[in-house]
Amino acid sequence: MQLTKEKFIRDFKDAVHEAQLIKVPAATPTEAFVSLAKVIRKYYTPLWLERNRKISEDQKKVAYYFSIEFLPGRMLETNLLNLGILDTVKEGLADLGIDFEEVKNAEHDMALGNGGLGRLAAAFMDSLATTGYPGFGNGLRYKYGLFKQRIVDGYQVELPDSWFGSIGNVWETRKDHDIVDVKLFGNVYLQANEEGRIMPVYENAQILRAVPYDVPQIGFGNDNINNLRLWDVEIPEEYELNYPTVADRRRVQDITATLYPDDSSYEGKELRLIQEYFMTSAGLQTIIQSYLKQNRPLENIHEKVSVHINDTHPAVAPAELMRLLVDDYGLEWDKAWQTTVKTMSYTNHTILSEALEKWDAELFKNVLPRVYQIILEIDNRYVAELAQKGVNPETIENTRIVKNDQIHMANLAIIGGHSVNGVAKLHTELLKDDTLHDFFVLFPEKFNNKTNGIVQRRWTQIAAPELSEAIDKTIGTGWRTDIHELRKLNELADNPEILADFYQVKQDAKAKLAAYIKETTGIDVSTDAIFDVQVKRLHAYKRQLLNLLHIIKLYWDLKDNPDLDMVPRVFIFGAKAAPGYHFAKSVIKLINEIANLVNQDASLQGKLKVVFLENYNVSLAELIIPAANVSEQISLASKEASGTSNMKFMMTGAVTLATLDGANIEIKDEVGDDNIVIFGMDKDEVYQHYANHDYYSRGVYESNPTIKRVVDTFVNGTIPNSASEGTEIYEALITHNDEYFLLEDFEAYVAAQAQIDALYRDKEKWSRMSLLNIANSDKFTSDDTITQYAQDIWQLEN
Ligand code: 26V
Repeated sequence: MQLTKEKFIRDFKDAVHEAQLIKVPAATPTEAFVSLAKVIRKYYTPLWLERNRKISEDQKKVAYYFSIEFLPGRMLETNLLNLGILDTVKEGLADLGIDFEEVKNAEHDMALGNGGLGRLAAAFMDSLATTGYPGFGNGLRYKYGLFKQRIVDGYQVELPDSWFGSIGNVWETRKDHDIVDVKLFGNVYLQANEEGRIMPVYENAQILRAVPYDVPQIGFGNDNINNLRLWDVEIPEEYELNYPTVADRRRVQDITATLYPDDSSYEGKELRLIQEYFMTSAGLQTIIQSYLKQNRPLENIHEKVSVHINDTHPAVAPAELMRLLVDDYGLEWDKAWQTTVKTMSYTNHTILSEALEKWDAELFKNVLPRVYQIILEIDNRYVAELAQKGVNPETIENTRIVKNDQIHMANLAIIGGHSVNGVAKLHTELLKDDTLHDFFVLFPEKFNNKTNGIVQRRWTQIAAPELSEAIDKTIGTGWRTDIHELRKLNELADNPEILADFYQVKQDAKAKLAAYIKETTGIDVSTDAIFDVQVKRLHAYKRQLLNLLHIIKLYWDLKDNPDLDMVPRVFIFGAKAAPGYHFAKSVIKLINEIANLVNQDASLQGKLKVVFLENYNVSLAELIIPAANVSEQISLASKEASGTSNMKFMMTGAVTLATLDGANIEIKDEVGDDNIVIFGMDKDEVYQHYANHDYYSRGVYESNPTIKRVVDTFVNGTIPNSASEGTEIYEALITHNDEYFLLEDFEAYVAAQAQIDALYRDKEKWSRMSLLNIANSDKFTSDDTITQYAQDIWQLEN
């Protein structure tokens, strides 16, 4: 959109005046932020209305991305950038004596997600708007996002993330006219109606009101605005007598109170099922209503609507759509089923079978009695159909939805949809060959890969403005609109001046992070050190502990030989552990205690520093990632479905130190073997161990003195204040046979780290590697990923 600085200044002054009854200079950063958001809303509202009008006028097919998590982080700067008015606004504010950074920091992260899955959903929203495809999000309006992490005495403490604060969500709009009701609990029996049709009769159902709040998703440079619809729950006035006490009301409000913070185990809690159903049912109901406005037959809804199931959380969708089509709109089962399958598609985000949701049939039936009946019907028909085709009974049993009194949600998503995709090449291969192999044999045509992506604009233009300017200087500004132009950097990677420029940009980003580290932890770190970063959720399979084992080795090496010739290293961690994940919390405690140990030991001469930054979130990632020299992507091969921070590090010039897992493999394919450091077992070697049962960690420990010394450090009193956590870790590694093969990969990891040390000494060589990483990172733009979803899975037009 067009905007002059003068007009902006007028609008902004008016907004501050109107909202706060004060003149601009008196506004606090929060007040300035709220007013600025109001001004921006005024700018985009006509565009938003126009977009909605156009989509319904053109009767375009729309994809709805159903996700229990969306993790956009802050929206202010992206909204401005995407509207094309970021510089104008910054200049206008500067003229008024307002620091844009302060205003920007007044916005609370919208953290309605745990990690990669939620961040990916938010990235897709941005990219859908940017590519112009009609793709809307559907999720929940949690009052509390992912917990705020504090570290106290080295331990993780969780605090509620009340992100609404006193100002609420400045971007959202409540849409009363799209309110729908959602039914839970009660009894359902079947009865013939006047026409002789068998219909469900609900008794004592709880009826809740689903209220949508829409958050605009602004496309980059195209004035195109899509919708992220987040549902809130309310008690319908007409039923308020059913909720006489505060406790009764709270139980309802709980449905949208908090995001489940657990991405480490599947729990099977009733409230979670209610959350999943609530957003799915509400979403599908409004979708049907808006489709019907086009006066088209419901049995063809797939022609205008796609519903995407992001992981299994909304996987009740095929059954709920069947319920709506058959019960509420009177479609024949077969016609309803045909259109349902064509409407639905599903993404799997993990091969870890313990993460695939399975609901106890009793619990499910109690909460959703009618949906339960429908799932049984789907399952019965599925089994009968396959049996008739002569499919062997074992395959049928492996793939059916209901078995052993459990409902297998992934199976429902696969059977009830036409597409199943993994999120990186290796991950999709593993789904086909292993996790979902039986399904692949039955329905090979459903399977496809969509390698994840990232919103390049957030990770370059917003998080790394100095890097962006350096790129502009080198290849012009075309890359800002067409990321593929980054490839032009490939030809310039031998130019020492350019390399020096990029080196300096990295140093500046490191200095910024160093200042933050000093301010928040008191630790002094030198920008001459290698900034070696591992930031992601804390999980055994991601192997933060392997990183720690190497740190302990370096510690002993330096204790043995204080003059050891090594490039100083700062190991930086950021990680939240699920509140109930004991082991993960022990790893956090140990990182912090080892940090205390090494940071205070003067004999190490500052060569080794360890920093744990608390409350890792999107905004902190924007500070940390551009400052990294080394990107730690060291999951056990086969376990990390894709990873997406690996792509962000690459794009901002870190060198990846990685196992051949997830998207690391595709990063390697892009940069070539010389510009990445790969180590450890590959997926086949890991699987061979599984097949042969030949791994014995105690054997490795006892036969390798270095490993023994490192592991013993956890239990011999070297690390203060962590006896019980140390024991827990020792036992995981030795007594419980080291489930994620840390000891097996240890030596290869140490060698790879030595290689990093050697490479970094040659400043020019390192800078060249760094630049080539940036140059070839365009492959991971989520604009391209979403284009593949739109074309291959959803058949959309932009
Ligand atoms: C993970 C696990 C792992 C341990 C066992 C239980 C359990 C339960 C849930 C989850 C989270 C699974 C969904 C998820 O967040 N997957 C992540 O999705 C990202 C986006 O596709 C991808 O980049 C990450 O590799 C993947 O872990």
